[in-house]
Amino acid sequence: MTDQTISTHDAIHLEHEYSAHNYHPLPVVLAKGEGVYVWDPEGKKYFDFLSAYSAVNQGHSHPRLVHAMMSQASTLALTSRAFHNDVFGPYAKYITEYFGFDRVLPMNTGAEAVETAIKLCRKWAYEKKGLDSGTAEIIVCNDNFHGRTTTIVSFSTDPDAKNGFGPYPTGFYHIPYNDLDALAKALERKNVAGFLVEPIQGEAGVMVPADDFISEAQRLCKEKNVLFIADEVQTGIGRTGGLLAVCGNCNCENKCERGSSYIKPDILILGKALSGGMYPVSAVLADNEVMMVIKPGQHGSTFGGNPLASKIAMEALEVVVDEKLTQNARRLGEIFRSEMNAFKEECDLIQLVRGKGLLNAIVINDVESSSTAWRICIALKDNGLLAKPTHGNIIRLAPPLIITEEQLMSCISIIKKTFTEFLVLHKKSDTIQA
Ligand code: IF1
Repeated sequence: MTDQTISTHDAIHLEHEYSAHNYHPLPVVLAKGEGVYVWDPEGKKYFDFLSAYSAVNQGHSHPRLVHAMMSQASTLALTSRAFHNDVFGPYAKYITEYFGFDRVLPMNTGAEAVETAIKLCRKWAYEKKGLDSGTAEIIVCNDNFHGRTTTIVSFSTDPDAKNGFGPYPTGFYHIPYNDLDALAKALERKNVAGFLVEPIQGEAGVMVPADDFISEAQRLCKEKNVLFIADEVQTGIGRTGGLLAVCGNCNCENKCERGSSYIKPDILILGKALSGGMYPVSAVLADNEVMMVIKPGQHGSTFGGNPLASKIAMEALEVVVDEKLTQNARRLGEIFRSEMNAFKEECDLIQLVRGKGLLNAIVINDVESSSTAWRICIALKDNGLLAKPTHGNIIRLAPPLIITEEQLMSCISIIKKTFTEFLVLHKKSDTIQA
């Protein structure tokens, strides 16, 4: 395919020899991407059904993002915030109007944005809510995933993510996800400052909460003067068929129009697709009452708000509107789930299909500790579709939002074929479990 000189085998070997072993990737090497497709060094083409964990919503190497990146990189890339730059101001205006908040605080990775939200929330609690210094508590959910900093992993309930990295900061209180009674009870505690939540839990296996969970959670928080903090790093920017997952069933055709089901978080956390995957760009959005508690010198980052990131993010957000990616995710998501649900009826391997927009998961009819999902992902790869298991029996399916109906139908065929073959193969040997 390309002038690539390294083979799949050599690339994997080098990574294994010289890189930390903090990942267990599918044995595939990607050397090129375009739209919904990626290629390995030998030229085999795949549909990308991970989209870099929803960072590449706009598709690989979107021409408009490549152009924005190249032109800004050759003009001015980084200044630090010690000086102003001529792109950040326009970007700040653009993104705040786009999502309907007073202010933005720009960061780089999702975890940094979550950290920023935690700092904002605590400072607001001391300065505005009047909690005693050092007492603020943030309610979080079991099975959350918010990133990998020491503070964030301290409130993870996944032993792999958390264990061995202590001592852990305190100030987090756990409740089960999607449990309004537990939230109401937790909100009775003395020093609650915020509730940090994923509107759909990604890593937990695409757990979609009850329809009223988000709206009621926000209402309960408001009642108690507690900040409702939405981590939309993975769910945001069109992925779930709304501009944000907190949009509920709003069907805005354009930028956020604040429809009747829109739930405004007090703090909104974005990352990943904010750059279309070109560059790490994250952001925290809030109104003045919260955002203005941070004063010069109290928070920041060398790279946050740099001209290159600002330019790319503006273009990435504009692409979402111009190409109606939100609407596409909503429409194709419906098709995907209805096709897969129909297939479920004839395929014993599938326990259930769930999701919203183009963030979906197939739960395999096997125990969580099995390796079935992994082995199916290998089979999917061999058939030209890349997806990653989350837990032993869940496969997350999240293609770029630019995918067409025709491409999606081809992918559904691949998935059906793979599951059918897998079942035949393993019925013969009479064992699904590894
Ligand atoms: C990895 C998962 C996805 C996130 C939410 C913050 C962050 C993430 C809701 C941090 C990041 C990533 C990180 C990636 C795996 C991945 C992931 F499987 F772990 F859960 F997407 F589904 N909030 N999620 O999902 O953002 O600092 O990474 O930019 O390998 O850790 P980041």
